[in-house]
Amino acid sequence: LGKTMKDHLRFAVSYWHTFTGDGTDPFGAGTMLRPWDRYTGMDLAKARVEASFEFFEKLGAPYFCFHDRDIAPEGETLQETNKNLDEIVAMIKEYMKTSDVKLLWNTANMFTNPRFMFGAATTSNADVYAYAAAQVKKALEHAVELGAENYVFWGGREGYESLLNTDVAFELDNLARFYHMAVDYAKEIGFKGQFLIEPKPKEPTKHQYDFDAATTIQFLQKYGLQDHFKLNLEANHATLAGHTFEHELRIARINGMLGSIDANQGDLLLGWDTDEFPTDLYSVTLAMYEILENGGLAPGGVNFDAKVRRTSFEPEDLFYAHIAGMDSFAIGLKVAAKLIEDKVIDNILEERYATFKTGIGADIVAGKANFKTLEEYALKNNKIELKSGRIENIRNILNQYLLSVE
Ligand code: GLO
Ligand code: NI
Ligand code: NI
Ligand code: NI
Repeated sequence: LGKTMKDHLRFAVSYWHTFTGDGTDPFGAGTMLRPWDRYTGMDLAKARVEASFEFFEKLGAPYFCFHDRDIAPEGETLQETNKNLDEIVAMIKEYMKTSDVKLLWNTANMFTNPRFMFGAATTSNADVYAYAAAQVKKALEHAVELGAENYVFWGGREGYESLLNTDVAFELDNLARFYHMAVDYAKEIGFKGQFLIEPKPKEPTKHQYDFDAATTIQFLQKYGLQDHFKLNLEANHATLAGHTFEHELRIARINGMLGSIDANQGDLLLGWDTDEFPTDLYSVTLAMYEILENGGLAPGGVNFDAKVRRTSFEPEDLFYAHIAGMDSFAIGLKVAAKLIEDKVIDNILEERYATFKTGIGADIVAGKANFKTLEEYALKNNKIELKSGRIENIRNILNQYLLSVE
């Protein structure tokens, strides 16, 4: 594999779930009262920065990620909001000087404020579009300032509720124009990080434009953006789209678009983004298999886009949860590496596609076949032999590997 465990497990702490989350759900108020919650406004923002760096260091996390609105409160005007933000970014920059923690990515929150009720880059209102552009411009400047290794676009409310009042073609064109402007501005200010789009099929809108990996790749290719973006894939978003996490990783990987992951897991019985810490070893192992086959994720990483349950309200639960996620990924990495080393999947594939290695199969792969030669062959060949897929056996092999990991 040629890389150490640390190179593959570039863990990041998400600022929003860890330092601004309080366990609020649609049916109840927050359950978590953190030490920093005795402050308000800019004092709260500063107390959070201080606490966050203590947390990163105690946990030994190499990276963190944040939205602009996680770290600093909005003001009355855009000027005031930006002033708050600049001040906190300067403070974070100071802390980063004496700490080993680095910024995996930052992003702009263009979904919480009511002005974004109809979307940001796909809004029906040009004033909102301009506001969103100003917000991303600022965020890109901060990405440069803090040495972010990536920059993420998650289309918070980029989607629609009804086709009856939505010009989908126009909104997608506008979204592409927005991304092109971001690419141009990043170039202008010398941002060297990787741009990432995070697909999600629904929630908060009924239908999100960046539905899944395949849809997002098609969009990027249609608008000539494919060389400037990769994907940030989230496990829970994959399952919301009716896919497994490893399916999304595979689709991105074979298209050269696998950039980074938001590590979490959903709940099979709940139809929304529950953002649980990832502890399903089966899923994590198959995810790490895709990541290893991708040659790793760098400059991307493994961001815990996950929150402790509202019943786990003690501050130390934040540590237990992150450690559980890290341990799961470490196990997944070890098992996936062993599967690759032992050529388990390679051997299965080799056997499964054997008929394409010789004769007519080899002709097909070499591009030497056509419908006439294939028909000729099929007419002569009256015995088709199929081999069993042995799915249960293959799953059991994976179980044996999981059970024997040290
Ligand atoms: C929401 C997303 C969200 C993004 C983050 C980046 O479902 O997962 O948490 O990862 O906001 O914008
Ligand atoms: Ni996410
Ligand atoms: Ni999510
Ligand atoms: Ni999330």
